[in-house]
Amino acid sequence: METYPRPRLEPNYRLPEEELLKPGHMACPGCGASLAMRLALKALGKNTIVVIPACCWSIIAGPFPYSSLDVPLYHTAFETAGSLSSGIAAALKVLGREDVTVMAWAGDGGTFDIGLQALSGAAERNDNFIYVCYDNEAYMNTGIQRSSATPWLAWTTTTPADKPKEEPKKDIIAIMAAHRIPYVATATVGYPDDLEMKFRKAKAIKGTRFIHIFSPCPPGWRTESKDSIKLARLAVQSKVFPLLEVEHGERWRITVWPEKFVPVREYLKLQGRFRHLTDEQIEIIQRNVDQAWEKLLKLAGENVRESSPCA
Ligand SMILES: Cc1ncc(C[n+]2csc(CCOP(=O)(O)OP(=O)(O)O)c2C)c(N)n1
Ligand code: SF4
Repeated sequence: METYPRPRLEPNYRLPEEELLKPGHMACPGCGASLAMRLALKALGKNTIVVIPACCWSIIAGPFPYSSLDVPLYHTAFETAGSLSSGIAAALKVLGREDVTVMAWAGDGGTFDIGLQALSGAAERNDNFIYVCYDNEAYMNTGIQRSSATPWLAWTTTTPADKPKEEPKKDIIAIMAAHRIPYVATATVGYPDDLEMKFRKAKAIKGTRFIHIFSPCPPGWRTESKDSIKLARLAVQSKVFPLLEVEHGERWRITVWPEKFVPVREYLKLQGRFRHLTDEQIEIIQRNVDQAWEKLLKLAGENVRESSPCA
């Protein structure tokens, strides 16, 4: 059997001290999406313009003229994060201000579903911005409706437990990698050093960069606020959400090789949205996760893990 070296630990890792997400924001306790923004801005710094379509983050940021972000913020229509970001990037180019980072920040509904056309157009042109999808796996802001990012068999208010979601989660990473943009990555708040490293790396690249952040949502997942970080780590340890990078659609790399792997049941059992699952269904999910992981190992080839900041 093939073996892999243990991850390189960085026990002295420290987040940058600058706080660009201010206290008093309006996220629920344990919101992964708010912590993700805090970490992303720490990596990108103050010279950043944030574009937010309709989503939970439209609320979290606060009502005009207030803002919990200490950087310029555009609120935009649900489907327009990609097109507005393209426009801002073009304007900055005309002004000779390419030192400013433009970051679109959208939910999974705004990315996997309604915003995909604008995102795909921008990516095909390789427009110069970072597009972030914080993925809480449903339309949370409007009452937990299913999106194409909702996992197979999950409960939502439009896929009740006696008729849970029948379709698998859309593979957004494969879609974005197929655009052959310079940088595609996954990240999660459970591995903050890996997340921050990816934002720093993305900042240094020109063109369209896409970062998919797994973001626990206590009200939508029927979980306890205190478990959000644990869930984010279990998602990686169970192989449900591998942490990876894809450069130019070709070079796949796994960035975090967890110190321990856990059965998918450990991840599912903390969440009320999966409470109705039978043992047989959990076994099928386990098989699906294992198959996806094997496929990823083949794509990554030699680049299974060149450096891993955490375990
Ligand atoms: C064209 C349009 N359709 C519907 C809405 C209503 N709406 C606002 S936010 C939202 C859900 C957003 O879901 P997602 O992008 O997953 O972000 P989350 O709320 O989960 O943070 C919807 C349906 C809208 N603003 N515009
Ligand atoms: S509903 Fe979920 S994503 Fe929205 S603010 Fe609350 S925890 Fe965050």
